[in-house]
Amino acid sequence: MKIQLGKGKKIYFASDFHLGAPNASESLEREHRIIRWLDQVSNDAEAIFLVGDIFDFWFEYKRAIPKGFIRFLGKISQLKDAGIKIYFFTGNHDLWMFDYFPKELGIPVYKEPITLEVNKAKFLIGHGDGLGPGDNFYKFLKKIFTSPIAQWLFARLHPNFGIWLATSWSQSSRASNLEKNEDSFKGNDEWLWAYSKEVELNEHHDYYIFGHRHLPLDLQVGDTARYVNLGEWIRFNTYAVFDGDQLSLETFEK
Ligand SMILES: [Mn+2]
Repeated sequence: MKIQLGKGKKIYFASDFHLGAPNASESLEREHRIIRWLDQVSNDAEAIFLVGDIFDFWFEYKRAIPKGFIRFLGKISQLKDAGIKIYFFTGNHDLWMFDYFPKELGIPVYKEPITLEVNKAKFLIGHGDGLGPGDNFYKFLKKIFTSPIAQWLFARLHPNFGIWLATSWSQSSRASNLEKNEDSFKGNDEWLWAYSKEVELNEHHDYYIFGHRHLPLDLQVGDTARYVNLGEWIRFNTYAVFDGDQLSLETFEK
């Protein structure tokens, strides 16, 4: 993908809103905050990349979508209709996004990392789940979750039951991740950093942008590249912005 940035225009990146979690009232407060952020960035945004786990759970049935998030859906439709480019990525919590966003909102949904060229800068952008070494159990689960047969079978469950089942699963997996103390910087064990370094050996990118880690990070990859993790919006409210020259990791309503 190529974007030519006009003067004064910017590109924004955010991920891991986890809308729906941990409960309706906290999610609603976060949804309002995200909308304030979208309103603010819409002043100079050429494009907005929403890089996965935007919903804590999402499953599209052929003729139905989950209840909720209506303000958020309305806001991104409004910005899209006003001419701002919006790109969605699936994460490990919302990988069951199919044709609703492209058809209803005109917003493309990417399931794999993409390469983006902006003016002279080259980006690799993705949610980050299932990349790099290790995490074999998740990689195995992802094969099942993305299998068309498994998806077809899941869609046969009544939504009241299916959505309850999936939301309980999603909450327990988030709780167990918190227990594993994923909160602190793990140095050379930061596997998305390792993944970026490995890719960089074969193909240069100026910026590696990922979510998934839930920890805002801005790390050097070799001498001329950076790995930026977008953090999340439950505690950090972090996002990245590129002005055509500089990339920075910022905090909204610090
Ligand atoms: Mn996440």
